[in-house]
Amino acid sequence: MNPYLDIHPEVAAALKEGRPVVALESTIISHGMPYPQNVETALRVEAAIRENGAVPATIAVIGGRLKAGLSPEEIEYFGKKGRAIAKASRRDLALLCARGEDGATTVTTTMIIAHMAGIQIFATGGIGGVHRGAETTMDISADLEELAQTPVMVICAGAKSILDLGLTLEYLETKGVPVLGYQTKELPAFYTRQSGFSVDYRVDTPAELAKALYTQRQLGLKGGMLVTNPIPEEYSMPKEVIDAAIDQAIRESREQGVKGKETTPFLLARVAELTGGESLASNIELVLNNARLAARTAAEYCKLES
Ligand code: PSU
Ligand code: MN
Repeated sequence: MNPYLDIHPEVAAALKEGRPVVALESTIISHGMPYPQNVETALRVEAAIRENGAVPATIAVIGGRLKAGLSPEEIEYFGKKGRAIAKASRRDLALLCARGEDGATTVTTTMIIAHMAGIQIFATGGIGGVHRGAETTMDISADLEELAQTPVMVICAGAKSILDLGLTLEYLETKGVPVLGYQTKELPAFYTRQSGFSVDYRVDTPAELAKALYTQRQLGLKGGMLVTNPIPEEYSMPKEVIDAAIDQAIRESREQGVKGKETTPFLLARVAELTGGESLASNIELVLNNARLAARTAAEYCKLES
């Protein structure tokens, strides 16, 4: 086992016995939502995974240790410190471990640590992608490269249109990452079910998702798989409302010269402020929805492995 990795005893027992485990990220806690809703949501997401038959493993870096599975106190700590915790992408891991520091894991680093621990399925809200204007800024999330190389299935609600969704799909195609729509052929855009873009495949059941991942592993193909699960209809927001807030947030980020790892947290926080409580409620519901699907998929995956 990796000398920097600590697997929570409950997670380790489940993995050893071939029971389902679902990984969760910690940037969504520290940088994706305000306190205390971030902590409440993280705990509700863990409970939803248990109710659907799997063990949750929230992933983070604490004092230079890579953690697969957090205690409720550790989740509280990440939520309360919020943006004071460093956002940890692939390039940050070695330095955080060498210096014994904390880091909130993004989709990228959650995939890396999940894979080290032997966890195959990961639920989150939205992934990073190709930013609008990337043809001049070169701002492309490391999440896309990670999906190209690390064998973990990421279940999300699509991506927010703070990104260029068309270019994000092109990039994933180039990198050979399968993009699956859960019960839909249209790429969902996080707060809304509609984006106007199509995914590669529609998949209708957790058993089918599990079989797709299992087959990718049997074929020996490297890389992960992206599942896009639309927000439940009743929580979906009007596209015009969300698009107007996103356009304003992007304008402000350009005026203020926001760059690098700050771009995504800036845009997420600004969109949340501009759309108020409604977007936060939708955000919480879509994460719960993804957690339930991930737990059921992990259970199906274990049947194939046994
Ligand atoms: N998009 C969201 N919510 C999030 C993130 C993205 O709708 O919380 C977070 C995830 O942790 C994702 C990261 O991996 O932001 C991407 O950051 P960047 O664009 O800097 O790669
Ligand atoms: Mn970026």
